[in-house]
Amino acid sequence: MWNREIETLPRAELERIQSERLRKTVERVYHNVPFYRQKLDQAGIKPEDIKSVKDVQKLPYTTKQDLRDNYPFGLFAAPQDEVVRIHASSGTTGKMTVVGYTKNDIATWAEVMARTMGSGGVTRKDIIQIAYGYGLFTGGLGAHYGAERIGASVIPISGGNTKRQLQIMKDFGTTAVACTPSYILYMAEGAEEEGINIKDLPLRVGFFGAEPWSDNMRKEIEAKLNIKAIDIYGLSEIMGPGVSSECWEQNGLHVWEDHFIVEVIDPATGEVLPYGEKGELVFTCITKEALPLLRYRTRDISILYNDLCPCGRTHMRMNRVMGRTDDMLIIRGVNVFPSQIESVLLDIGETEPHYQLIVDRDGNLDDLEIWVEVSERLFSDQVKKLEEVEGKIRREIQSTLGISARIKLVEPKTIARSEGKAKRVIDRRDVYTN
Ligand code: DLL
Repeated sequence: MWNREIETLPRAELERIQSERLRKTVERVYHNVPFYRQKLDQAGIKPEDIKSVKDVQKLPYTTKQDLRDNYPFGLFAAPQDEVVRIHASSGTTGKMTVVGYTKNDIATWAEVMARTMGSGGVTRKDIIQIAYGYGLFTGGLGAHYGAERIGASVIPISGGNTKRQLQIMKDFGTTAVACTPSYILYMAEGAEEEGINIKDLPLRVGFFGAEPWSDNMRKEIEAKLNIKAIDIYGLSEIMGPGVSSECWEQNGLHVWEDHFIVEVIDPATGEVLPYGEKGELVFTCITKEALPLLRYRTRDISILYNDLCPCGRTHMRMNRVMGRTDDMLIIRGVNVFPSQIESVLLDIGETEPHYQLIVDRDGNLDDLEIWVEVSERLFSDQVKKLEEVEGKIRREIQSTLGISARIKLVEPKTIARSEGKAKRVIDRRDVYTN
């Protein structure tokens, strides 16, 4: 563990720290951010009403729209001369979301990322290749500072240039890697082409996140590379990577609760849900100075578990993200998440972990087509064999998810590869609604 004392704090002590920090944060935003002062006044809440961590439930929610309405710096709670870093997420629609950090925020970020990498056993002896994008995206620099804080040897290669990634991995003896799950699969494929046996390299652990992935995808990565694949989670608005991370048990992600208060709510009603129930993740930053958001609605779907983890960490675990409220596909009335389809595809075992979902509308009916790659061998096999696999996938999707889909088996490397976040869904129905 990177910080044993904090990571194993008794719950009562952790909650005492949270209460204290929450109180200070509310005071800070009330006095420094006109948007929050107005919101709290409207709700009839004064900073002195916040006494314990439970009082978080009295606070109003913050949404992505609030950040957009206050673009670029309107929600900052620190003067500009204290802001030492700015990141932004492009988003697919609308304005960028802009986030800022003070010097202390950067130190906190390095601390939570050091814990994250410590969970995967990284020490000063490791050589870590950071293949998340460096730039406005928080992935590259976030991982960089955490690894540097541990004292590992950092290779700040950023995303892309797969051939060079592989050469460096081999020549420098990289032992840990950080990138999106889709990019590591792309690298594995590249290694095959280059005649590099990636399984034989010293690489032993990877920190994968920034996009949804299933447990089956994890198994695929672990088997293909002979490494341990750790799921790491975060979002720019709250910090970037480092909000939560799996430990060696790989059974849920510990939320670094001395910095973030986590809740799960019913996305339709806003009601707070008990542990064990599935809903939308909501985070409150309790140590951030530049952008301490209150009850930020992430749109990510998960479950919180408050039972003890065998690893000894006391920080609560969240389930791996199960989808987003805004990427849920409604196919003829049935709700499905792309990650559920991914799981079925990978379970079948005869397909490659590269797929794309194409949603369209046929008259009034939603139409789902699943493109999935199969191995060269299968593709050049008899048509009958391909039809068999196609039928098997169709039946499996129907029986596990309750939807019918058309399956299109495609040749290896037909589907575009990603060096960052993969685009799994092409929803052509928007054409009709916009
Ligand atoms: O993706 C921060 C990050 C960088 C996390 C590197 C992990 C590793 P944004 O670009 O703001 O920040 O996107 C945040 O990505 O709300 C989730 O929907 C999704 N996401 C992030 N991590 C995971 C994960 C970064 N482990 C959005 N599993 C979040 C599933 C994830 N989804």
